[in-house]
Amino acid sequence: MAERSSFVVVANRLPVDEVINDDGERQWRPSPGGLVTALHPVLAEHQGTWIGWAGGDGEAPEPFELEGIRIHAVPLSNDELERYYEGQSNATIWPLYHDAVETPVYKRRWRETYRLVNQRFAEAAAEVAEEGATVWVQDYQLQLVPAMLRELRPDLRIGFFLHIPFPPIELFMQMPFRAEVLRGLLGADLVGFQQRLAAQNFVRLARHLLGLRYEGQSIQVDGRKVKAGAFPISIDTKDMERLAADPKVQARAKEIRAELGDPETIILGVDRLDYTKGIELRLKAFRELLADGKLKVGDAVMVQVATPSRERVEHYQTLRVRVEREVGRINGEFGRVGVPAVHYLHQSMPKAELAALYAAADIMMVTPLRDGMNLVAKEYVASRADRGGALVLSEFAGAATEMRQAFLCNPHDPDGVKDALLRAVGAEPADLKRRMRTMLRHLRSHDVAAWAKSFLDELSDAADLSTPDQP
Ligand code: ADQ
Repeated sequence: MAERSSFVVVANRLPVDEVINDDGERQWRPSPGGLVTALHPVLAEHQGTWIGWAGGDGEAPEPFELEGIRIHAVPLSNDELERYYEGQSNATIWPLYHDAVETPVYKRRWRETYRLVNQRFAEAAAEVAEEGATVWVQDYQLQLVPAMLRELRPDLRIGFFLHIPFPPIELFMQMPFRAEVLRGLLGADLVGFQQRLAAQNFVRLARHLLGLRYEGQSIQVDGRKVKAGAFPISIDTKDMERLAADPKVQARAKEIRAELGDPETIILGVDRLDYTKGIELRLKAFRELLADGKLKVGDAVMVQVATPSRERVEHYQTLRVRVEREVGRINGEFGRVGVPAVHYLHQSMPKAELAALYAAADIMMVTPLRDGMNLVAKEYVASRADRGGALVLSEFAGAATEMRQAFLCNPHDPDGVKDALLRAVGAEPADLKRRMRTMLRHLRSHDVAAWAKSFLDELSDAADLSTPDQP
């Protein structure tokens, strides 16, 4: 039997990567990420457990400890991965929750597997959580877990955080097992969102779909209170600042500028290759500015890093074709021998190389059609030790609520995107510095550790309120 913990995180993915050593043995090394950085102190202090999938479709490893965190793997077969993860999570829920910018696909057997896998995660949490423990469930892949877990273990304090947007009622109502998903989330004591609007959508949906009463952000469910709230996620600001200021990273940034031919303006995009991120519209804006003669190849160059993502899902395969066709078109029409207009990198890279790219870029374009938060925007601001650079940011990214000093644009309006980009290109250095300084000040006080603390403090209050008759 697994050891029990007073603090448990449940997420689709474990914060570890598999490595095979020279003797052919399977080993695990930590995989750094914002969430694990933020939660590491809490997990280490409470001998906490992280429950998740270890990657791969082989046998799940036995529970083990890594850097003070107990790792508890949940197995997934290849079929389950296809239906629960690629299907229901990434071809149904992901597009639906992002304004249906691609058409969501609904399949009965995907839903059934989603339910089965969510039950497996809930059982794992019920097994490792000690009496009265706090369990924090993460994201859209696991929306049924809170209610399933409460059914198994009513003694637990359960929090849920959604990293992506929560859609308005009209869209949510499309989903075939909509009431089950909503009831799943309502199993938590606190349901956290990136945005206040998302929390409002959720509370209104509870009344619309299940006829539940609410007061402010607090919903009455079966004699319990479920609180909804906004907790905008962030980055490890200090760590990002430190990395970007590292002399090796700074030297690499200079080298990148030189390799690009020391142009006046480097325009950068860094995204998972996802149709929500607005990569195509950004390329199109750049192409039109070249065609209009407002930007000139050689003076301006664009670098687009597109991390491979969800490559077995059809929406993503067609997106890759469209993006690569557009890159080819721009370079074909406007490039010269040895001087392409767009540098396109379909690859993952070390954080230090990303930091060097951020430090080298004059303009960072973050233009999602819809995004829960967008950490790239925040990483860019933290990377500019010189307070130079400009951020062009979509109003539809959660980050836009906090980063009002960015050059904001509506990604659905191509002229608006072009205009924001040109305003950023032509801005005075003093103006840029003022904007960057204000945004950085905000990120320093609102980092990912502050995010985790505010959620967990609120969860502790919400759980006390929701069970008033407990001794
Ligand atoms: P994502 O959609 O994955 O996250 P985002 O917030 O931008 O998007 O985070 C991407 C992360 O991946 C960043 O930390 C970035 O540095 C890293 N990254 C990007 N390209 C990379 C590359 N080529 N190599 C290495 N690293 C790369 C979801 C939601 C977001 C929300 C986050 C966190 O969609 O809206 O901000 O969760 O809640």
